[in-house]
Amino acid sequence: MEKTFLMLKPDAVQRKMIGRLVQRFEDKGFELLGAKLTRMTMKQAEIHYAEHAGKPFYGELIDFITSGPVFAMVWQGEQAIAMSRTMMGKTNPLEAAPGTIRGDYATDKGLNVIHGSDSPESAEREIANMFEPGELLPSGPPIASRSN
Ligand code: RTP
Ligand code: MG
Repeated sequence: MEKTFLMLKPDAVQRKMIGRLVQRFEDKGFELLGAKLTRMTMKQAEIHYAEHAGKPFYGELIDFITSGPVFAMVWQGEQAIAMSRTMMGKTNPLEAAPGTIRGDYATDKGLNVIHGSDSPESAEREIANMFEPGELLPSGPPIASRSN
């Protein structure tokens, strides 16, 4: 069982896409461990995108991700990281296949609707950056089979 951090970016929240995007991950069989509508602080944005610091698009990226509320989520599932990135589609909208989230909803490399962790290490860091431990259900067996 793997955990991943998925985040609906300001363009998705502004376009009122939260419901239909959450639906895709529920339909796939992932389980939601926590979620919140929040605005990323500058500090959180810098931690979240630390790997891109210094790149030509970095300033634009930070401006965009802090420009409005995001919907931050933690999901669990078998191979949740790779599977959710497949569901998201490629970063470049020209390469994002129809049927994927970006393929269906994004035309811009920056305003691309959703973020998903790219490794277990990134997931840990990204989750800790946006959630207190008490805000999340513990990961583990399917929630339906738990006794509390
Ligand atoms: P994300 O981190 O947002 O989930 O996206 P990703 O893994 O598909 O792409 P990544 O390489 O991590 O890049 C992070 C975000 O930076 C913007 N970007 N712009 N202009 C460019 O060449 C360029 N490259 C990346 C995108 O908005 C991407 O989501
Ligand atoms: Mg990335």
